[in-house]
Amino acid sequence: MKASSGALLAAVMAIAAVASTAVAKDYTVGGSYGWDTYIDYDKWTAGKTFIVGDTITFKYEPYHNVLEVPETDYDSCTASNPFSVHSGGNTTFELTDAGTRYFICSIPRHCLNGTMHVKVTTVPYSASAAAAAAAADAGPSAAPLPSAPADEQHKSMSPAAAPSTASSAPRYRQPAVAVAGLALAALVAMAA
Ligand SMILES: [Cu+2]
Repeated sequence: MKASSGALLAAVMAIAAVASTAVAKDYTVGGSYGWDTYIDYDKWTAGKTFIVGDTITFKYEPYHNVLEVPETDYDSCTASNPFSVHSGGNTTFELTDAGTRYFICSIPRHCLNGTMHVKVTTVPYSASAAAAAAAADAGPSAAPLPSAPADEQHKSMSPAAAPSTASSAPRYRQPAVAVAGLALAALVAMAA
């Protein structure tokens, strides 16, 4: 029993070391450009793999803001019925579930003419998703190129809804911890 418990400990430590490479990541939206007008956020998200447990952080001048909105409002740059409204220059969202989330700036014309809209699609944790995320990190950084200013003919978007201080969900899942826990449970079952 003495020898096998030593082997068990070694195995658990090895698994923990592997699992630690899958720790959730934080992405700064827009990279070094941050959250601003005339940044192409489709180029920023291209090639990235956002995994449940990751976070995205918007960094912006205080005259901008961040609204999480429904898909249809994202498409039309409508700011009148957001899920949540954030300001202050530094806003982090936890990607707690798989699916696509939509974010805009509500300052008139910043979304519609100024490209301040981004959608982020999150996938469940898996080994292949983790590998894709790691590969994207290792590859050449795809800096979002500023896009050409849109013409000024577009109608301005509706004004922002009354500011609220809704915060994002408090849960923060760490997939690696879950993986290590499962592996440990399996090993304990085998050793018993
Ligand atoms: Cu703005």
